[in-house]
Amino acid sequence: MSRNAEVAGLLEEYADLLEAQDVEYKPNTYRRAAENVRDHPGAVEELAAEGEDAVADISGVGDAIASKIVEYVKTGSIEELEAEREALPVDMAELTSVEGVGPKTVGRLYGALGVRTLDDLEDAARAGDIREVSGFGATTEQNILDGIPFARQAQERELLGDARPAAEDVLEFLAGVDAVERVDVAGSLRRWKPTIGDVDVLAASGDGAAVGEALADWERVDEVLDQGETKTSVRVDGQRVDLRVVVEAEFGAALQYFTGSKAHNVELRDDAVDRGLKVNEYGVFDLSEVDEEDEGQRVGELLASETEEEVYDAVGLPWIPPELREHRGELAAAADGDLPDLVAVEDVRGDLHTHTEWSDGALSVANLAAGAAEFGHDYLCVSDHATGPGIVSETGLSDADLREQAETIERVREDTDLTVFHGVEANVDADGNVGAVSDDVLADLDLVVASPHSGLGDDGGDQTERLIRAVEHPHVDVLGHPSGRLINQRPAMEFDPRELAEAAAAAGTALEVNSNPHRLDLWGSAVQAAVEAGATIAVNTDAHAATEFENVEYGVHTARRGWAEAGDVLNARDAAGVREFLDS
Ligand code: DGT
Ligand code: CA
Ligand code: CA
Ligand code: ZN
Repeated sequence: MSRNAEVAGLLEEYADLLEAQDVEYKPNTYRRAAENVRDHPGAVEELAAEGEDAVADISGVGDAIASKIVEYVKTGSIEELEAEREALPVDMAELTSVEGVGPKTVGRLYGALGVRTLDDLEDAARAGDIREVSGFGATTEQNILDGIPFARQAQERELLGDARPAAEDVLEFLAGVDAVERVDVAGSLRRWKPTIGDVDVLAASGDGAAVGEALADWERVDEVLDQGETKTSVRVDGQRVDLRVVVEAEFGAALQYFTGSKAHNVELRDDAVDRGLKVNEYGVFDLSEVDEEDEGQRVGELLASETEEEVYDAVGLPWIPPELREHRGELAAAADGDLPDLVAVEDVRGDLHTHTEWSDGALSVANLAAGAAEFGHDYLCVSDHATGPGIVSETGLSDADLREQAETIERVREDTDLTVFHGVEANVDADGNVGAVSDDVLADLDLVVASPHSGLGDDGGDQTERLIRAVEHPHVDVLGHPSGRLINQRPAMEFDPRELAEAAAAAGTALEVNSNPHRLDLWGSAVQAAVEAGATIAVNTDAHAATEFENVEYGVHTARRGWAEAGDVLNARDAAGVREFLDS
């Protein structure tokens, strides 16, 4: 793993701080650079070690930005960023997490009212001070107030997509520590929950103190919150990491316990109690020969503790994949031998929702296709945005553009073994209409993704009907990111997943699991409802660059949280199978 995301985050913070002070152009230059650094396939710290010129080879990164990146990798800070942080001492990330509050608003409210934190913002809004600031009014003030609870909640949890790379780095580091015998992630991260409260890591070692000390001393650790023989907590890349150290003989029991979810564990333990067994983080114990007075955690006959398989086996169950451990019927299914054979990342054969430079993507059709082939896909659907609300007008395609794009795609097909489907991503409006492509163009396309991008408002009430209209549209093949949610930024629209799934199954329209870590839409329980209703799932990345194909793992694990098998997933079929679905 590289430090690209960490460096990109700093460039974005710098851009926000400049924008808040009304600096023009430069913020966008930094944001573009940040995006390219994040998507760059090589490790930015390795380029930085080679020097500024190597860093400046990343597209969009000029000399000034390259020198800041080298400065950061060498010294751990950027002088100019520190100066801006001093000039505007606000918690930018926290404040801009309120919907409708951007860096400019933050700059103005700091200047006028000294607002630095979410608490300050809430106090100022409640006191009616914000409406008095020039350029603000009572409506804006109310909107800010309305957005604060969601933002506060969002502050407490990190995106899986941010926590996972940090956790993988921690694992890699610990695996290299001498005293460590085994190491794995546990908690919500192992269950692939879309948001993470803290990263739980479990290590097996005979020398817990040495492992805790090694982690606390690691150069990537920003803060040590707690350090000890069995438990050490640190902060890495802004993520709180809880490390627990156990002896190797109890690793499986501890892994089972700390993977959770709590609700899964409670039911597992209750079922075991009925059979005279005790399950805890140290093992599974048979209590039948134990006296009432005997107390302690390790009483009775030890039946299992070394591996998770043995722990589940000791309570009479097959091993349950972590994604299923959410107390949604998995223990009953396991007991009945009905666990699903979950779809795997390797099952996915192609991507059915992607963007090129024809709309807001980074690459030409030919280059995106080359990237898909290199990634190992058999097929790709190019589905650039059609014009419509929620889409920047210059980037959306008209009917004429789509006809022209068809010719380009025809030429690309001549030079590649990859099957290239020509699609479009059309907007689903507030009434469920699919715009703004004419019916005959839609009919000529191989695949139509319809997705809500506008009118997602919290005041919309139940939007099941709207989504059902879209899936029933005769030309729509995939309902893209059905709820429109942006995790921690914009709530999901309200709808009934089961009703939607039944309509989708009847109409032969696939429901997307959008793999972008900001979306993960649909999510576990909604996918589960869809699978139960017999709907087809499409696990797409919505890639805007070839580096984003790898996000598919987030989508697949989300689909697994919804009990999806390969047979439920459209793009686990081969190209002919996909075509058959599209034609029927
Ligand atoms: P998070 O961190 O909020 O995203 O969610 P988790 O699931 O990672 O929860 P966390 O970090 O509080 O605890 C990790 C696991 O440890 C949790 O999934 C189950 C286990 N655990 C924690 N507290 C308890 C408890 O009181 N009872 C039981 N049975 N398990 C617990
Ligand atoms: Ca956790
Ligand atoms: Ca924890
Ligand atoms: Zn898209």
